[in-house]
Amino acid sequence: MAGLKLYGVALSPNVMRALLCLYEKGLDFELVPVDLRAGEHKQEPFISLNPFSQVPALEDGDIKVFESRAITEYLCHAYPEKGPELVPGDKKTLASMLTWKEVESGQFNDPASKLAFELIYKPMLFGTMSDEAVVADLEAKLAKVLDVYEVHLSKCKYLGGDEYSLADLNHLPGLHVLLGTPSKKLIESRPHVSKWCTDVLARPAWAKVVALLLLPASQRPSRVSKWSDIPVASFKRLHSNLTRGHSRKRWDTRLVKFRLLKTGISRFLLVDRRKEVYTRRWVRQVNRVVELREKGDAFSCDRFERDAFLRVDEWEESRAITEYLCHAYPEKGPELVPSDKKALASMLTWKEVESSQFNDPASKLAFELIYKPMFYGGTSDEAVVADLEAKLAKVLDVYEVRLSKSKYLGGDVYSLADLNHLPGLHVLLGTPSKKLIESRPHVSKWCTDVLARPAWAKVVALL
Ligand SMILES: N[C@@H](CCC(=O)N[C@@H](CS)C(=O)NCC(=O)O)C(=O)O
Repeated sequence: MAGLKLYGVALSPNVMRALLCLYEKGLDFELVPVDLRAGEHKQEPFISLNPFSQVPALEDGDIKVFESRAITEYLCHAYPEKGPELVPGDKKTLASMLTWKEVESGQFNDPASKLAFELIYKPMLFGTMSDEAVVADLEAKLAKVLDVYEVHLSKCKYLGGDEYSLADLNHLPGLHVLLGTPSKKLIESRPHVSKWCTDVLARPAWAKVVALLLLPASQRPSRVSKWSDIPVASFKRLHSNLTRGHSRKRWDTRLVKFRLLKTGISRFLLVDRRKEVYTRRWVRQVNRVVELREKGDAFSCDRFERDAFLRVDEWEESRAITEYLCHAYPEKGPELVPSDKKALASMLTWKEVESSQFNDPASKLAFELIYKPMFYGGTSDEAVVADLEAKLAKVLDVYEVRLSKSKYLGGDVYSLADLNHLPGLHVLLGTPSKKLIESRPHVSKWCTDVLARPAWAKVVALL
């Protein structure tokens, strides 16, 4: 394990996540500083490690992984014998862990990281004041998420069950940063969330991450740069006098009935800003079920429905479900989660890229171009569409390079990383934004290939 190198700066919450996992596992590693201020992350050699130009990135010998959540998951699979068992072997506990790991990235992270941006990074790095209306809106969103956590944590000590797991670990940087802002009231006012928070933040591995942050700049394994010298404690002082108290933006909710399966399974979905995500996620789940059925498996939609522990109140974390099905039924269908360490690292990275880089602009475009006119009777906002298309174009530029070198995102073989993209690609191809795909030959070829899978045709037949 001598070759473990983590690239980034400890002050970045995403780097903290990777650092924490390295410390939990007790692995030896080198922290290689990347000077963001000087733009080192946008140049070689860093962009060869992460073409999206973001820290962290990990090198494990000749294996490269980026996306902090792919890094933590990779470390757990690559070094199962080290440290606590963060990925449970038991199927039921695994399902729960995967669900809550996905809840962190799919529900918690967005409002939490945007709050951190408004309340800490915006004033600190850009010298601009937090927008109170934006803060109030984000707090309302996070409060709804934490309400579900409160109920869940009243029933079990940790998110995945009785033991600390990767699902808890991935939350720590977000919790830590939130506790340094006035939004900490959202945590402190919920007794079970608060208890859990105190417990997980007391882990020795987390103390090591914090110690790294508080080291004098001269001793920190990072180049000296002004902003990284600000100790965490001063964040609190910086923001202690911020006031809020805005009327919460009313959630536009409507109930719409989707009858998606001929088997008669119907679903009421809460239609709000996330409705398009729900729809696509549901399609993605069905896709995987159909993929399993392709092999003549007795796996039925009834059984799928019975895997009720995969549900989190109104959330059905599709990416947790697809990952769970791959781990729970490895002998069924194609090998969507590679067993080879290098191929696994690549699959995990691109699976994470789907959820953290591709999904946001793609699902927002779907909302603007399809769901907004369809459900709200509104018209697409051209400026918003142009902005989202520009964002997605940047993401797809990286895909184009990647797919010029390998047939699929994870390598030579179709994997979970490709599968999770299918609903998003399908929806995009039904909008004028399909030009973003069609103008990139390798992306376009990959898209045609993956959408031609018989399992996908079965999903489409259900719609
Ligand atoms: N989804 C990525 C996000 C990484 C990220 O946003 N990193 C930030 C630092 S916290 C970064 O490198 N920002 C520089 C930039 O985007 O230019 C992950 O989890 O690793």
